[in-house]
Amino acid sequence: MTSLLYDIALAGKVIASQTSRGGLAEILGKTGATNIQGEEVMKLDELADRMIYRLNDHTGRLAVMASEEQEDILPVSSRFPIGKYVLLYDPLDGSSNIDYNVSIGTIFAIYRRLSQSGHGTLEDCLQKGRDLIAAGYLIYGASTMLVYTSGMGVHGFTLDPTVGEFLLTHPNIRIPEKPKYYSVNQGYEKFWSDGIKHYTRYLQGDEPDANGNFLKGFSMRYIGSMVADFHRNLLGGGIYYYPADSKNPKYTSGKLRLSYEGAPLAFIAEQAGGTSSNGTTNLLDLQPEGLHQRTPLFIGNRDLVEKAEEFIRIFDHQE
Ligand code: AFP
Repeated sequence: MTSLLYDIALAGKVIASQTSRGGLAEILGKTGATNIQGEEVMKLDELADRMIYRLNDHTGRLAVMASEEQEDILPVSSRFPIGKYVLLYDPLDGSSNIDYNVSIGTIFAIYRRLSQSGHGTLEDCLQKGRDLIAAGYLIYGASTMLVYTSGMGVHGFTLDPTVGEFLLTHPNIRIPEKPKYYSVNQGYEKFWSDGIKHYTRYLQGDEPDANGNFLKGFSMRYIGSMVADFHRNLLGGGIYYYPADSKNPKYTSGKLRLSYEGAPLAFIAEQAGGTSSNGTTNLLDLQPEGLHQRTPLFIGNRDLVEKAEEFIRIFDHQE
């Protein structure tokens, strides 16, 4: 496990070295291709995807991988030894921000394989977040950080570019009890359910909850790279949500993916004292039915996530 995390950290260093060179390395812009999510593939998306795969396919630690950028699972080639772990990843989250020099990130989720031997299977990849043995993200921002949990707290490391190593800077991260921020793409408000609209006004301090209590109202912060939005709220306190909406009739469950975006961040949030939900159920308790399944997502301070569930229950009549 430690070696696997080390390999992921190495991939992160290479991706960071590329992102920090930006326009100098001719790696900004689109490849011209569209991924299986129907999104345009950026050159850095492709580079990050390839980098993580190549640094992990031959080590003997993994049985199978799955990436946001690839439609099918990526079993380890028979040329290489097969290991006992499963790696799911979003190679470059927030890629629409790449060209604007805004923070982006990599998210990863690690499971123990379920299959007994041979190549890893789809079933190995479709495990509940509760079965995660480690999860984390790399954030490529003003500095590069690796934040991860293996079920014993959340720890943050900052890349020291002068020595090329991640050094422990944020041991045992806990979400502050007093939240500061709410983070959501409010441009989509007209596509939200009544529950989400009322909940958002509650967060703004404009509407009471079911007991008649008002909040003072939080600041709104939204970057549009979930890793960066999540990271800020993990350190500053608050809630990030991407609800289901009626913007695109194809995606009635919101935009974010359960297995390699929602579940790993949910594991981190829980380890830091927070929680997560899809509006009714903890994200960690959802059984994925497909590799690229989308989910509505609420993540951050426990009381704010529970309050979102309450508003949804009352206004959207969901049990
Ligand atoms: P990519 O991984 O395809 O870049 O998706 C980014 C993302 O899923 C998530 O990181 C952002 O928070 C979200 O999209 C922003 O999307 P909106 O523009 O719909 O707010």
